[in-house]
Amino acid sequence: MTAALPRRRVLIGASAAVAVLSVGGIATGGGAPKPLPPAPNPRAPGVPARRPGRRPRPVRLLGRDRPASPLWTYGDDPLTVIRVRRGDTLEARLENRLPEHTSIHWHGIRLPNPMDGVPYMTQPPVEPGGSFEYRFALPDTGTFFFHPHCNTVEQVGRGLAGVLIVEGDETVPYGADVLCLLKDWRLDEATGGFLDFLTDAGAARNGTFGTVRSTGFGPAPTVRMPAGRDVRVRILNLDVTRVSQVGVVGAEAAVIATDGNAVAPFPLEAWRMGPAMRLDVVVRAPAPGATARVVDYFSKDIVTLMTLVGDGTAPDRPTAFDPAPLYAPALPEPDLRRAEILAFDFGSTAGDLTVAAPNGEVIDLGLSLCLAPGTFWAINRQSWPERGHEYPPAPLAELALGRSYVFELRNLTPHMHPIHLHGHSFKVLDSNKVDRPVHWADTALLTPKERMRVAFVADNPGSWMFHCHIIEHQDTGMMGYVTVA
Ligand SMILES: [Cu+2]
Repeated sequence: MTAALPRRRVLIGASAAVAVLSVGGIATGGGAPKPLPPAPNPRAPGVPARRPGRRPRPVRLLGRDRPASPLWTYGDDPLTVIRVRRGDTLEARLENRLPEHTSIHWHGIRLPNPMDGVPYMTQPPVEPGGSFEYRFALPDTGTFFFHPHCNTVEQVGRGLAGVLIVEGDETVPYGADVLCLLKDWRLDEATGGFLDFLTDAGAARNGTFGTVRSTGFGPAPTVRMPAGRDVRVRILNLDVTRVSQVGVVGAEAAVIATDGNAVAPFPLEAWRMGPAMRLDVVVRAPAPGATARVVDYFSKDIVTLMTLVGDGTAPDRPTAFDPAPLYAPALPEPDLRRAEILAFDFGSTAGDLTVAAPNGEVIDLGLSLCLAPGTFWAINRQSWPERGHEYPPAPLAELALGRSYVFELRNLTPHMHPIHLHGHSFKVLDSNKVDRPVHWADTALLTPKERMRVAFVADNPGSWMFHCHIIEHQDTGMMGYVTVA
């Protein structure tokens, strides 16, 4: 490929939680997020060749003295973390050393459609031994991640997921900046090997849960924090199934970003995070030697996800906890008065596993390339019949480029569905069930029977996937796409 811009190697890779000092910025007071300053001159970080699955990487997820598990990874480290700045151009070369085809979807990034990483839809699948060059500018700051988009339940289940942080949103310096990456694993306790990633019983209900929870691909870590300082914790739910309800015990905490997008800071009581959702939180680090915990309340017993320990000496004059907002996301504001309203029903199928192709052929969804042998879910009564690009299904909607839309997302089921739209971020407006502040997101959690309104400007041309991010629901039919032209 040709690279007109200078390349720069970036440091990638970290296991467990990383704690690094964040860079300083322009101090502001509290209140609503202010507009972003212009991006610095673009540069092109060249990401060293990713070599997923060159051989499974043994990682001791079960414990130090227990058998290792054979992970598929994006590099030599179990977890790849890429840190770049807004305005940078990301270059990443995917070399597929897996026994099956793959691709990389850059979740939440507003990038050109051919870079979106959906096999058959936006690019050919990268076959074993093949490669693909991703190259795109990063228009937004925030906490993002990347993952495959076919046989996802197994590929992510085996470890293929990485973190992409786009810096430049901070208006004040934080005492630390740590990742709190949540992911479960389906492991055989005796051998460390993987259990079935998808079960019919799970796929038809809330998904098949992992047997081992992890934070940063390891046991819940204890992280030392500068005592009494405000620190940034980036929480990512990268599990394929589990919905967590996160909170902080033992310290003051406020939400400053949802799915990477700044929000006017509000106190974190408990925030429900479906798979793929991210939450940036500012925590006032505990006094020297004292501890605070990031926890999941959505469990029989409260689960500790990360422990923060105050380190060093506390500031002489502690200030009241009043986190400054991040810079506001540079997203187009939807025109709600003129927006077209479209309804999407998220429901289950009546067991019909066949669809008619345009040429009259009847396709068995169970034989499709990216679906499990069974289809349980649908959007607007349509299941995804992916069977190569010869038979694309009809889009769920055809959107006009530049027009504002309100999507009314209606959950007809008694299960939760985190709904993700590619290529755009949307504003979560309101709901008939859950009281949330208005915020920007790329993935919205529909609770049972909930109706939620989200709005956005369809400003990115292409065919964009629109699907549930409980991957077993996605893999068994709750997936479709919209076109923007
Ligand atoms: Cu779902």
